[in-house]
Amino acid sequence: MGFSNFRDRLTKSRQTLTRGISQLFRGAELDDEDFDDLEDLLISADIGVAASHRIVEAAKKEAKNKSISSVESLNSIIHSEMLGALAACKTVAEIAGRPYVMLVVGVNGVGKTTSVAKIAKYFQQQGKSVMLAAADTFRAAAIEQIQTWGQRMEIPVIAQHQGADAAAVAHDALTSAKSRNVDLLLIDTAGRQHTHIDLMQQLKKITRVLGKVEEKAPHEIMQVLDATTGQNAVSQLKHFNEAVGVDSLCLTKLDGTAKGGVIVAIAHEFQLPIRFVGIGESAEDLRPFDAKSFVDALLMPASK
Ligand SMILES: Nc1nc2c(ncn2[C@@H]2O[C@H](COP(=O)(O)OP(=O)(O)OP(=O)(O)O)[C@@H](O)[C@H]2O)c(=O)[nH]1
Ligand SMILES: [Mg+2]
Repeated sequence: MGFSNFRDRLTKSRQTLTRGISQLFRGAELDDEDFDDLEDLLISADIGVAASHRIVEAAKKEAKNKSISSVESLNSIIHSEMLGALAACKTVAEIAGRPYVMLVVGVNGVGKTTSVAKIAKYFQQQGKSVMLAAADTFRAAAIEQIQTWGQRMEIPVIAQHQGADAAAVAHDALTSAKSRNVDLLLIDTAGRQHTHIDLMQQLKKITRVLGKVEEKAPHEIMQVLDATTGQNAVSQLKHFNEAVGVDSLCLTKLDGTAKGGVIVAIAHEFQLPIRFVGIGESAEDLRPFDAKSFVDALLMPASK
């Protein structure tokens, strides 16, 4: 799937923005009221209050120098401000330190297990050896779900039984990954709300136990966020980051939502690397995050 397809999946988010932007041009050029409308539009597209304000301030400043009289010129200001916000979070650590351990966390149903499978496939296609750990021992059928993905992709899955200690599964998996010398161990975990103290403690225990097997493990704690939840995703990140420290992000379900702008809000507020975005339910529907492709897909009309 090329860029045009990525762009297609972001249609709803783009339509919200581009329709709103073109409607601002009632008069010949933008006035203060139009700028207020622009700010409302950006906020309603989940770009966040702070980032929206910043974009509008930049547009106002530009308008002082020379009037903004076309959709294209306004678009290019928004485009460059969004890229600026996203630039802060573009660095992504390499998968180095065999086995590199990624612990995948997040609230219920955001797409953790599916993303683990997609990410496994992505690195497998890069020629890396991958192993999965079924450390969601909490939800019924969670182990079968990841085992099914593993079988389909011919990737080993280390699992115990439902109700087993998740930290013990993680421990087993890392020991096994070390002995088999795999490049990447991806650990799937149970969905949890930050208010669930026991489950948050369990995450800390998993990281402690991993650290005993391998000093630097987990090398990366990746939080999966569901883009369709908009500003709720921002608060999920805040809570998990406070509780366990989040190193990177995977934003899922960008297909079919008008809330894709939330990525800009998250970048503006947290400056964390966004490693991947999910744009569908199948194993191929994952892209390494690329700020420019994303902003292009969010703002550019079809002819560009
Ligand atoms: N459209 C779309 N659906 C997705 C995407 N990622 C995941 N899903 C769907 O979201 C649902 C939940 O996905 P899971 O991977 O089971 O989510 P989870 O976070 O592991 O859920 P729990 O383990 O119950 O907390 C499934 O129906 C997935 O197919 C995506 O990028 N786009
Ligand atoms: Mg799951």
